[in-house]
Amino acid sequence: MARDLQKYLRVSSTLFCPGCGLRVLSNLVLRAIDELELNIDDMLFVSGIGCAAWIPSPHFNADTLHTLHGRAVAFATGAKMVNPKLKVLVISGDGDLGDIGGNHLIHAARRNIDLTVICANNQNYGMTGGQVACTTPIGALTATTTEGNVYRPMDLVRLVQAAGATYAAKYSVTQPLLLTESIKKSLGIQGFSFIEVWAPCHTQFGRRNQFANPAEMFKDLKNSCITREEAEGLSPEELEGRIITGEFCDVSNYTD
Ligand SMILES: Cc1ncc(C[n+]2csc(CCOP(=O)(O)OP(=O)(O)O)c2C)c(N)n1
Ligand SMILES: [Mg+2]
Repeated sequence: MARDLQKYLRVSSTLFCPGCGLRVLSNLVLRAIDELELNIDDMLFVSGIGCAAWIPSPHFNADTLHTLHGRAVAFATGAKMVNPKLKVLVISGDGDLGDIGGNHLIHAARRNIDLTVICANNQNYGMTGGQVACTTPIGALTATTTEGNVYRPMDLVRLVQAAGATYAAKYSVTQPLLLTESIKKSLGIQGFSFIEVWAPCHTQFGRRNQFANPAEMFKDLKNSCITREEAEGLSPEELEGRIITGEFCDVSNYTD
């Protein structure tokens, strides 16, 4: 964590595994808040259960709600209802927001609740031993898909977009500048904004899927991610295995 961001932390070190992508995401969230010069005391950070849910709590020196598994969005909605002046930022995992909390996510997007939701997608349930999640790619090995996952992964960005989100984007921690800009933008948007962030989990997912170390995972993710603009004009064969990133929906200035 860069020196200038220490003031936002209540701990001197993190509990994340060495090489965990959540370390980078923590840094970029604080960087975005710092660059926007937001007063962190006007913010509320809400998370559920899982490794990603630990990003704000216990790390951030701010008001945090560390809630029940899958219920972060429901708690955040309640807090926003009671105090509409709060800037409410949900940070949680793919399992927490997409699996057990999937219905809350859909309906908060449908209601266009004024929340920013950052979903750390590490393609599995990292904290509980690396079980399959709704985001696990077909064929991937996890603790519960020892012969390879047979189900299609869920595209959470398209899901919230279809439900009615104002803003939906997908980036990876290997795209720090684009991701920071997206976080900054989402914090300024009125309505439901959602960012799916790909963040490697070597300890549970990478080691089961033939990545020798976290650095290899980061390199692979960096090479796999392309922007929507770069993807334009590429053939289906060239897009094979690529993660297309960018803003997929932004109706924040939409008037009818
Ligand atoms: C009601 C309930 N069911 C199951 C669990 C066990 N559990 C804790 S975290 C978790 C999955 C978290 O996955 P994700 O949100 O992807 O977080 P990660 O650790 O991968 O960042 C599960 C199943 C729980 N705590 N509560
Ligand atoms: Mg996860």
